[in-house]
Amino acid sequence: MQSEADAPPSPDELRDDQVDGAELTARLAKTWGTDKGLVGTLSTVDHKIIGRRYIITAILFLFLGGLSAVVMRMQLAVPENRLVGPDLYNQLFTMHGTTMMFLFGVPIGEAFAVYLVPLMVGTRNIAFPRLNAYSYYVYLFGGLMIWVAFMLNIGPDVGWFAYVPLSGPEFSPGKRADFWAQMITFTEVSGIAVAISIIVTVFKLRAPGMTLDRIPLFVWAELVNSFVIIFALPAVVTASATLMMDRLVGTHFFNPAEGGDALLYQHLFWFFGHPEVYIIFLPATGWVSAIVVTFARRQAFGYIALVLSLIATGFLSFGLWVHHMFTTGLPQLGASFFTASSMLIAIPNGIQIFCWIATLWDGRPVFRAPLLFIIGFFFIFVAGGLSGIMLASVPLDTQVHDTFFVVAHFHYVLIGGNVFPLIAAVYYWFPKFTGRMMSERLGKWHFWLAFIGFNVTFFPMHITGLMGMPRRVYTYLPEMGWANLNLLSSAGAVLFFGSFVLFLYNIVSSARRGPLAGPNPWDAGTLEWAAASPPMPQNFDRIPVVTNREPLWAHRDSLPVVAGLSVENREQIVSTITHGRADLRESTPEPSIWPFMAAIATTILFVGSMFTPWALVWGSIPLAVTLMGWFWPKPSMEDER
Ligand code: HEM
Ligand SMILES: [Cu+2]
Repeated sequence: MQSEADAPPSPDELRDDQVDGAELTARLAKTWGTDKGLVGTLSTVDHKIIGRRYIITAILFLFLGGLSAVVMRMQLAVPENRLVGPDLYNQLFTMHGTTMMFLFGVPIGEAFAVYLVPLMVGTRNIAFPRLNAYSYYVYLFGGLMIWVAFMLNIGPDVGWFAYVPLSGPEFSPGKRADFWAQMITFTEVSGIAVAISIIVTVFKLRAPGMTLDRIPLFVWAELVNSFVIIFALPAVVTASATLMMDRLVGTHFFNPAEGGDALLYQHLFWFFGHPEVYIIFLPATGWVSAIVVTFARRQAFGYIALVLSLIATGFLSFGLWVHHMFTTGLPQLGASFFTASSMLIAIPNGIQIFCWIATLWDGRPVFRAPLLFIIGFFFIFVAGGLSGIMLASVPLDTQVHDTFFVVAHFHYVLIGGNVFPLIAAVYYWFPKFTGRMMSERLGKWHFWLAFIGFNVTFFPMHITGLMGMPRRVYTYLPEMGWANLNLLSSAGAVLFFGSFVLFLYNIVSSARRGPLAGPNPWDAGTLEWAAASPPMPQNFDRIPVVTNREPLWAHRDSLPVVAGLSVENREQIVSTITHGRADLRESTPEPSIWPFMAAIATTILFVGSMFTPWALVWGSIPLAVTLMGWFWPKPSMEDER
């Protein structure tokens, strides 16, 4: 098939219709490859290498967050325990919540997008690859900063939402709350930058023929998610930046004595904070859709309904934030509105669940490890949704606000809605990432251990919560009658954490010794399975042409492809937004050390500005230098000709 690209190929440049087979593969791999050695490693702009680092880093933060949770559960196992004192306990739940939400929850969804979206839309790299590299380093440095602070006993202790006045200058002197606030800035910058790369990749780099209704559901989920990120995160940047200004330079945004407003902080935070839970959930719906379709062996039931539900969820998620503030003394009418909107969002979520069940029902499901975790997700997430509907009613919420009932609820939705699908996604895409299969036998053991461990940990918390046990207390008296259920929760936490150790063992041992996978071990239909496992640096030797939603099911023998791209230059096809028609050819950036340098300069600026506002002035100089290096114009091939 002929390329529709309009620039006339230059005669002296080798194009992919002039070479074939192994030679084409090797030459493209050279053009798109990453240099060895430290500088090469730090300069890479390959979305797969960065995506893999992103995924591994986010999962390591999941472990750190989990570890801090296990210490909390050990402390709560028996009444009047003296394992950790109140100060350390405050830091533990803050580090746990903050790590889980900002260093695991948001990044893990974007990390999978960085790796998979370019492959799934049939292109060779993510849009703005250097920005993407920069984002990863900024995220890494922000996460390291807060954990180093915790190790040095200057970690935050104000909870994952750092309410004022507790986190303000009066009640939190010292640097603890600043570390929390500045870590937010790091993750915001990187989160938004990645979201932009993903949106542009989906809009402009799709393979020819991938019209809007042929975009894989996973890609739709990541697209909607990226928009939610772009609209939600600025609210929390505003919250954390103004908090730091109140603390550092004596502004009074949140100080009622000087005309500020403490509730303003809660509004800003939750205007981000509620969409945040969808930022954690939406990518998971993408994992679920991909896995359900593959293992049901049929196209998704209700593709259009699923896409529309995703978009509806994205919109509605911005209209619910006040349900986190029911006990702040809202006007009655306001509270009723947010009760109604909170219940409303159950509708698109319900539609998605029904579409997935219908797909499985009508398909020929194959119960391998990924599908087991998806079924676990159905049970746990729906249970969390039900307690969510309960909490949306103001009288009930007023009773159980800040009790362990709420802790139970949000772990059912977060772990059910994100961690179970994530585990499924790892089992599912591991062969693509590494070229090897994970052990199915360990996977089944892992599933039952995780499913039982999870429920034994978190189900009893509903009851302790209803019995009145508040969250964020480091211990309790034996007379309260909470001891047995807490011991049960703690035992469950050990089981649950054990399931992750088994998971890690499975990952490490399968990466070394697992059976070879081949390109498409699950017989899946989307384009990432057309690439080698693990994919070559160029992803595809020739860019596929998409005629169907599951191209690999429609063209079992050979995919139609376009030819005409350069073999010696990093050229990609840029396509039109709605029809995915090839529009032009464009070269994409080469590897560069400057994004890494810029991330270091950003880190110096951000960390410095926790101590003095002058860091913003002086810190911008090295940052400007690195940006100049980054954007320094290089004579492009076109100019040279
Ligand atoms: C090993 C698994 C986990 C265990 C045993 C666990 C346990 C706990 C416990 C006991 C608390 C309440 C502490 C207190 O209020 O006194 C808590 C809080 C929290 N957890 Fe988890 N958790 C786990 C995993 C997760 C995951 C995967 C997420 C998110 C994706 C998460 C998000 C949170 C948040 C946001 C808080 C609130 C922190 C705060 O009060 O500031 N947890 N967790
Ligand atoms: Cu909410």
